[in-house]
Amino acid sequence: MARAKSDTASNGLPRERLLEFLGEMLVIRRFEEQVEERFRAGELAGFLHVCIGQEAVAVGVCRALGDGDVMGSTHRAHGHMLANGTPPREMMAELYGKVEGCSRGYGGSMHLYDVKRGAMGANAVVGGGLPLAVGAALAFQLRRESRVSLAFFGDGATNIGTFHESMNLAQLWRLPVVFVCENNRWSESTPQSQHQPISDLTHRAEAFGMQALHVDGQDVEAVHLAARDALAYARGGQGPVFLLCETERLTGHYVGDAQAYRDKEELRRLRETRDPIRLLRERIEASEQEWKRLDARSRQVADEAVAFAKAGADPRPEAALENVYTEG
Ligand SMILES: Cc1ncc(C[n+]2csc(CCOP(=O)(O)OP(=O)(O)O)c2C)c(N)n1
Ligand SMILES: [Mg+2]
Repeated sequence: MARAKSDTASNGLPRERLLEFLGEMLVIRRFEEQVEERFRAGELAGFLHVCIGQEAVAVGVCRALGDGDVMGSTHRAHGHMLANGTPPREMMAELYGKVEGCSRGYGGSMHLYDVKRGAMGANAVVGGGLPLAVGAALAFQLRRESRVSLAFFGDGATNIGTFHESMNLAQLWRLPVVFVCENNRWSESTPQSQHQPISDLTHRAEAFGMQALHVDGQDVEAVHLAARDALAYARGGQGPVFLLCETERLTGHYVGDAQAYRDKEELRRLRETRDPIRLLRERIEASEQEWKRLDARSRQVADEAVAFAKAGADPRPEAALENVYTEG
């Protein structure tokens, strides 16, 4: 894809910015480690999916979004939401089912919403975020607003009908939408080789004549620069972009997944060589002092989020009937 003119010098980001990204990825990591711990302690209900290993995609992409842009997420949404600016305490309160939660305790992990910050929702339905993003992009185009909508989804979702319908219409109508595929090569316990006949998913975009960008999703700088290009292209009215990020799920599909189907040695190797936080820390040669400061801060943010959530209010039982609309 030809790089859009402004905003894309691609000379690399200043070290200060990368240090910020390191801190933001660490907050997501520590938040989710707390989620795992609190789940094991029996404090959190339902199915939870953490994005440990995929933080660079969340931060690199969400930090490229502009004011007024919107994004739709997946079942693995904590990182996207935090990187997009939802306060950790509101997120944790939601996981605890409290009124102070970002979805007022109605939703939990797979139904996180923060519409005022442009987060159109996590999605329990695989592939559910794509048509939503296309609809928002159509509205922006019809209203001639300079806004872009973005959908996150996994490799597994690209097998689903809504993916193909969304890609087709977005390209046909040249909508301002960016499709971000997080290819961790797993769909639950099924490896990519058993659920997809191709491994290079840019072919999915080519089938629709759509521009595609392909990056290492463990490199937050590469992700960010590509996301900026993709957003500028879509905002410029040239049509949608498919942004493929090759990433790693460094944990189970869901919290509590024993991963009996996964080669333990391979997982250990990936944790050592493909952890985006470790990679960035080494690349920018963060000093011991810088690391300790970021680590202490992120642990504090996660601990505070848990304390806030635990002190929150349980919803009134009658509230279950609020916001229910029926014809009758
Ligand atoms: C329409 C639909 N089909 C199946 C499921 C069950 N399911 C939940 S997560 C998941 C795997 C999705 O894989 P991928 O899109 O690659 O995302 P990842 O979990 O790897 O982040 C499946 C099949 C679902 N929630 N919705
Ligand atoms: Mg996957």
